[in-house]
Amino acid sequence: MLLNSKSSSKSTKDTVSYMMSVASTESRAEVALEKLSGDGFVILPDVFGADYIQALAADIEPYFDFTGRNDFEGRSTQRIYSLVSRTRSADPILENETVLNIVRSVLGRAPLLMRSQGIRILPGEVKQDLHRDDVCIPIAHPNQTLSVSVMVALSSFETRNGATWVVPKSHRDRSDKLGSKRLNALQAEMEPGSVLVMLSELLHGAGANFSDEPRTGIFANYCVPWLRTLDNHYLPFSEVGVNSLSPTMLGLLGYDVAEEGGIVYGVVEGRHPSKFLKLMN
Ligand SMILES: O=C(O)CCC(=O)C(=O)O
Repeated sequence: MLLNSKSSSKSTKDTVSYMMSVASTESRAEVALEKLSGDGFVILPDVFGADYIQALAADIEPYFDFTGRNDFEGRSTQRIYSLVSRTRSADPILENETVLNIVRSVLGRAPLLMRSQGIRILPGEVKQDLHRDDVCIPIAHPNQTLSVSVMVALSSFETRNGATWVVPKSHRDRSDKLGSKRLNALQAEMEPGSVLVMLSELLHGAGANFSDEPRTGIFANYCVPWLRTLDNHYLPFSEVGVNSLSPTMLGLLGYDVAEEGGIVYGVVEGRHPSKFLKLMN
């Protein structure tokens, strides 16, 4: 069923069927896993309280100083890259046990935080292209989910203000023919403090904002623990040590960016590490 920005009553009804009942707290992870496996996503209502969400929104406000550079980032979308390095106030979200239990059940015991971001969709923003977050892991993995994405609503997510579009069951079918999949898309409407969890194979994308208010969320992506080098090359080097390395060595140790399939790996706060290091000096 196609749910567009004007069909809010219909989409509310539809979205509700993907929401977990609050009463099922005890078996939340179990029920969520069933929904994730079947639909590719699940909405967990009321995970975070209003006071915390308001305080967090106020705390991160000054960091929303970066506007998208291309259509994918969204030219009317503000992002806080590397949120985890900017503030400690998002930690209760990034390390929330309800969410992490679900993530661990899918990925294994020690998932890594691959990306953490604040995303604010401003009025007038257009719809983002549907995509799968595991496009940044360009190896065939038909029988294993390698990453899980999470979106926490700081404002209400509504069809008119850019609630995330999701395509139920698209995690099971990786064919590139999007026509019929688009017809099944719906928007994940939710209240502040609710959480949308998605397998990274799921087709999804930010919605257009037809309202007068921004739509704000915290996005986190977790991946399997082995998606990294065996040796940790980041910790042993102080800033001074890093600055003494040759460009070749910087590249080998992961202090350069890599571009593959239009995706840039290894950015710090959305920038090349060398720019970040220069700012630190
Ligand atoms: O903001 C959203 O609703 C989704 C954003 C997203 O999927 C992305 O930027 O990769």
